[in-house]
Amino acid sequence: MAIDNRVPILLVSIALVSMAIGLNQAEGTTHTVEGWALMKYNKYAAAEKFTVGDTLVFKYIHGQHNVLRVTREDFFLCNGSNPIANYATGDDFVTLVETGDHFFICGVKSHCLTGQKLNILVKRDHSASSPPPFSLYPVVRVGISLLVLCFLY
Ligand SMILES: [Cu+2]
Repeated sequence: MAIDNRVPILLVSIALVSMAIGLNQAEGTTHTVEGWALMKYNKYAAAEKFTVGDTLVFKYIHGQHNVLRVTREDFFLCNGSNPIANYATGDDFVTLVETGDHFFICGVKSHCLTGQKLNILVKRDHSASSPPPFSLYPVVRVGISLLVLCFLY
């Protein structure tokens, strides 16, 4: 046969890349809260979609702010004295592991009162457009590639 030997290798590579893309789509999204500072975050929260498995990243200058996850009541009172969790590195990664409202405030001075607070709603799943975890898509794609290989030989 006059078929280039590199064709099967190319097809297998395409299949592997497709599989990798398929698996990546099942992972959570990373949401970066750039410049966690004295400003209102309501618009940010409204524009983003948060689902379980996503990661929220708070970026700010270490020492100038912090991130406190608090209850709904403490969020509205700007009370950071009894946080559910606290972060203060300036590059804080918060993995969203449960559905529902999540409340974050800055516990430094009166920053929360001036608007440095974030309320997000975490939903269960990614939109239906994404394949579910361990979907058959990669398997189907590999199968098609193998069929093409069979026809070539
Ligand atoms: Cu602050």
